[in-house]
Order: sequence, then C-alpha cells, then structure tokens
Amino acid sequence: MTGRSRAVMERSRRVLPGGVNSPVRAYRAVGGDPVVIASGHGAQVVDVDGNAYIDYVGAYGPLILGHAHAAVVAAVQAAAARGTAFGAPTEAEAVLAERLTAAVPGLELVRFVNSGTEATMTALRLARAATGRDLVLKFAGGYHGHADGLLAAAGSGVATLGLPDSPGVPAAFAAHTIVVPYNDLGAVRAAFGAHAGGIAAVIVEPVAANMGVVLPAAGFLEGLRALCDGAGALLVFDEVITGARLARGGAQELFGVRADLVAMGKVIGGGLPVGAYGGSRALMERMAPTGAVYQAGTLSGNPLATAAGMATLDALWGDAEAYARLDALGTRLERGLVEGAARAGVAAAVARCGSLLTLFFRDGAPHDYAEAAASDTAAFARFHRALRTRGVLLPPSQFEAWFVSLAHSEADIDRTAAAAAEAMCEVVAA
Ligand code: HOZ
Repeated sequence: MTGRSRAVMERSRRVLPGGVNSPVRAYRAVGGDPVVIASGHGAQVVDVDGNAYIDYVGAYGPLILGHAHAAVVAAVQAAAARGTAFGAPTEAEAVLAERLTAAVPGLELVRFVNSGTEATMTALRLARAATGRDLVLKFAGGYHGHADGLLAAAGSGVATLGLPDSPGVPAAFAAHTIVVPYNDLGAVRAAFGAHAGGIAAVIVEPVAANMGVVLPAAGFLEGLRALCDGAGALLVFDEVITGARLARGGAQELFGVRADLVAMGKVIGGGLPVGAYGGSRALMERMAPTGAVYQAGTLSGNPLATAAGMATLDALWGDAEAYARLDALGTRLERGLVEGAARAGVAAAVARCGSLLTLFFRDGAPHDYAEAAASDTAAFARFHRALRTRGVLLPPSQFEAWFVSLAHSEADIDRTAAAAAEAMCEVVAA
C-alpha cells in the first residue's frame, strides 16, 4: 500500500460509506488499507501504485477465465456498439438461455435478472407461491444475497464484520426464516417436525462458499432432497458461486442431486452484472406474464451481460479439459498450502471443491459456520497481510472463497505456495 491507493481511499471515504460499495472490500477484517485496483489481466491485478498481485479474489467468482479475457472483451465491445440496453427481447437472451437449459439438470425455463440477490429472492418468492407456505429454512453462515429475510445468520460480509442480523429488517420478515447449522440433517428434520406444513423451501449453497468454503458432508444434499420431498417443500440450490464453476451443470451435476429451483450468477455473466433463476416449466410458468408471481427489471437480460456470459461459457465449455485443469490447479494450490503449513508448524486446513478453496487456521476443515468462525481469524488477517506484501491477493476475509481461474498457471500457483509458506512462518512468529 502506498501513496496513491491511500489517497484514493481517503477520497472515496468522503463520498462512499466506508469508502466502498460492498462492505468486505473495506479490509476491516484483515487490517490495512484496501488494495485499489487499476487493472487486471489474466491472473494478475495491478493496483494504482503499480504493485502487481496474483489474484484469487477473481471478482468473487465471475472471472473463471481470468481478467480481461480477449474473447469476453471483444464480445462486450461488439455488443456495446450495437446498443447497451433495449428493454425488449433480444435473440442473445434466448441463445444464452438455451445453453443453460441444455447444461443444467432440471432447468427447463430460466429468467435472467441483474444479481444473485435478485435470483435467490425471486426463487423464494416463487417457492412460497407454489407451496402456499411462508417459511424458508436456511443454514447459518449461508449467504444468499442481501434480501431482507435472508440476512439472518448470514455469511460473507455479515460474518466478516460480525454483524448481528441486520437492523432495518422487520422482525415479521425475519420470523419467516428458520436457521439451522449447515450439514446438520437432524436439525433440518426437527425444523420440519416443528413447522409441519409450514416450510415452503430449503435454500442451500450446495458447497458453502460464504463462510469460507465448507463442503457438504456425504449424504447431506441427498438428505435435504429426501426431507423436502417428504414435507412437500421445494429444494432451492443457490448456485450463484458454484454454477458453471464446479461443472457445466454446477453442483447438481457434480453431486447428482436435483434441486427444484436453482439460482445462478457470477460465471454466467462473465464479470458483468447478472443473475438467473430457473427450474421446471411447471414452476417457472407461475412467473408473470404466464403466471401471477411478479418480478421485472429494466436491465434484465442486458445485452452486455448476455454477451459476456455467452463468451465466457463458449470459452469454458468449448474446452473439454477446462474443469479438469481447474481441479488440477486447485489441487496443486491445496497441496502447496498444506505443505507450507506443515513446514511452518501451523495448524491449518484447506477446504476445497475444484477451483474453490479456503484455508482455515484450525485443525481440520470446518463442517459448519460455528467451526469456521472458531478458526484463528487473527492468524488469517496476519497471513493476508503477509501474502499481500509478497504479491498475492486473497479475499480480505476468512469467510470468503478463493477463486482459481483458467488464467492461473502452474508457475502462479507455485509462486503462491512459496509465498504462503513464508507468510505462515510470519504468522507463527507473530
Ligand atoms: N458478498 C460478496 C462475496 N460473497 C462480496 C462481493 C464484493 O464485495 O464484491
């Protein structure tokens, strides 16, 4: 961090709350001033002071091809030259929807929106309408965007800042959300028992990625499917992070478990604002104009986001080795981190699914938010700072996933592992 970054942050703090437009970016959890980015290419970002970093923030997920991928940039430029928004149907929306419905299990109809928040919020509105029930069950540390009812015991920035359930959410709204621990089928079963006939939907990140990465225990997703079926509730997979990242068909394909509704975002918009939700034709035709459940958006199906998403999926899905390579890079990074921790004598564990991972300073990977939150977050903060000074940029919170992209090379991963090994020695010495 040097002069120009600090000057930009001082300027921003005068006109933006905390100097940022999304709370985690303020670096409150790791200390120091935020890295202010000037540009990104491939796996690298450069700050306004000219410092270069190997980047694992990856814009929190969309940039599976890396920054400023040539095909994505060209597609966005070409789309912009044809017009940036029309408020009318375009052929490109149909093409992107066809790609998604062909790839994602059970997705017969899809609706594009502008963010993951909109996608999960509307999927749950639809679930409530379809079941005629009000309650929604979510998991502690699960983050599904910032719609009122979903901020209860939320992950991501809410966990990072240690916030209580957000002020401004009427108690009556929060009362419609039941929260139980991730990976705890017994608690889900008990909730269905206590609220018989009342729960419209269970919403879950099939691989939790907003309390750091926490993997679903064997049988957890299958168990949710069975409990929802038994109770007449819908299972909603929040695949905003995992969709198109873990496999073409996302976690549904990877784990072989079907959701009734799926929310997506990030990768399918290639770095431009996008969200999407979908499911069976019967469910989705309840949405206006075919049905009565309302949702709309001036920029929904936006031509630039659609073009960026299409270019991203073309490059990703046009490469038969892409997911294997992402997994191999993730494995290499995991191994490097684990070896570095062992050499430094630090208690640390890596939770990983393909190109999504988090390092926790604790013995063993966590199974739920309580365990993730009990890891040594002060050590994580020191680690983050030590890596930053060595030219590696991680998400500035224990409770966010690291994103490996196809632009990361083996050399990038090895440099990261070497820097991490040094950083861990600093963490122990502190
Ligand atoms: N809640 C987002 C990640 N899980 C943070 C997004 C951002 O700050 O860009």
